[in-house]
Amino acid sequence: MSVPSYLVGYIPTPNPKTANLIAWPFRGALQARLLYYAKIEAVMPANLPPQYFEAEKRFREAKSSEEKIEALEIMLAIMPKHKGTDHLQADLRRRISKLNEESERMLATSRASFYIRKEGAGQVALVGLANVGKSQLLEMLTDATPEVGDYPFTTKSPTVGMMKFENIQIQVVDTPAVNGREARTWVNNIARNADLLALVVDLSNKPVEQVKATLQALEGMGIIPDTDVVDESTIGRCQKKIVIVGNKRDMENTSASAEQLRSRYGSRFPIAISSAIDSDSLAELEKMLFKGLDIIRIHTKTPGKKPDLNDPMIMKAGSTAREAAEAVHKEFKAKLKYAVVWGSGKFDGQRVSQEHILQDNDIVELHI
Ligand SMILES: Nc1nc2c(ncn2[C@@H]2O[C@H](COP(=O)(O)OP(=O)(O)OP(=O)(O)O)[C@@H](O)[C@H]2O)c(=O)[nH]1
Ligand SMILES: [Mg+2]
Repeated sequence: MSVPSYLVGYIPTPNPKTANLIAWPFRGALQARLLYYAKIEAVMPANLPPQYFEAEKRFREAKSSEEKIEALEIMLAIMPKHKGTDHLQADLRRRISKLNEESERMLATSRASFYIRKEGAGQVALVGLANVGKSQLLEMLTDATPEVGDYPFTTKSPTVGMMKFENIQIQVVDTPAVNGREARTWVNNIARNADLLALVVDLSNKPVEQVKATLQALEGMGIIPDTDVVDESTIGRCQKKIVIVGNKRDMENTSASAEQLRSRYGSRFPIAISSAIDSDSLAELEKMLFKGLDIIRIHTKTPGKKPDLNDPMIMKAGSTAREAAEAVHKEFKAKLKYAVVWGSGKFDGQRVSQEHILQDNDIVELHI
């Protein structure tokens, strides 16, 4: 029995001096392996091109399933196709399909575990290049204490915090930089699931370019702004509402770049100019995030009772009195006769139709 030349150095050949020290079960496994390759050699003429062995070497050194699949596909493509290689071809195909299944399974599990469960009135994901101040903003806006660093790629995995906005709580998720290694797994999944993306840029460092680079990175993940027109090119893409946050406005010479940002992107996206050390700017930012979520707070009440103004019902902007009734109870939709509204009516306590469009913070009395 001879070992094919390309396997020399690959299969450990027992040293006669130490062979007796090798445990018997291991020797059995080794012999079986040598026999297996001898069998392949017996049925297969040795006419595989050198590129095949290069690809095989790449396969052995591959770390990820994708790399392994790629190497196996090359091996399959360059292998001469004839009777002598039938078995090997089938074997390669089987290994490719097994690896494909395996990586699909892994992707599915990772999708599930990279998902961040929504809480509160809406979920906002902070996305952007490294070092723009995403984590610092999360720290200032919420109860969370993420790691903040003056070096890039500080954040390796997301941190979640709750931001109190008047009478509601909004969930804010800090993500690793879009230009970092963790982006594909984390940002991709979080951004897809979020209700709103806050694209954060550093005003002291070419913010217009940063917006461009971040939008490009998102597009590379199949995520595009919902302001883009829907046509054939947007099919299969995930359209997301995006607002821009020009951060670090306390730094020198940032007012000119804030203006550039406004004139370049102001008509396409809402823009907030913020600084982690300026609480007024953070209050403005909170307002923009709330507006960006496109939600309204509705306080329902039963006739003769006071509404609870601290526990509003969250509805999509543009919802009607009938939809509010339905949200309180499924059966109310059919039973609703009329509603009385304080806030968006012409006068307080106005009787409105079922189709009346409600506004943020309306008080609605349902008559069924
Ligand atoms: N002057 C100033 N510095 C800020 C501001 N916001 C953040 N920084 C600083 O900028 C640096 C980066 O902040 P991080 O919050 O870690 O940035 P990041 O976007 O989370 O960065 P990565 O996690 O690496 O993607 C830190 O040194 C912060 O202290 C700000 O509004 N003004
Ligand atoms: Mg960070």
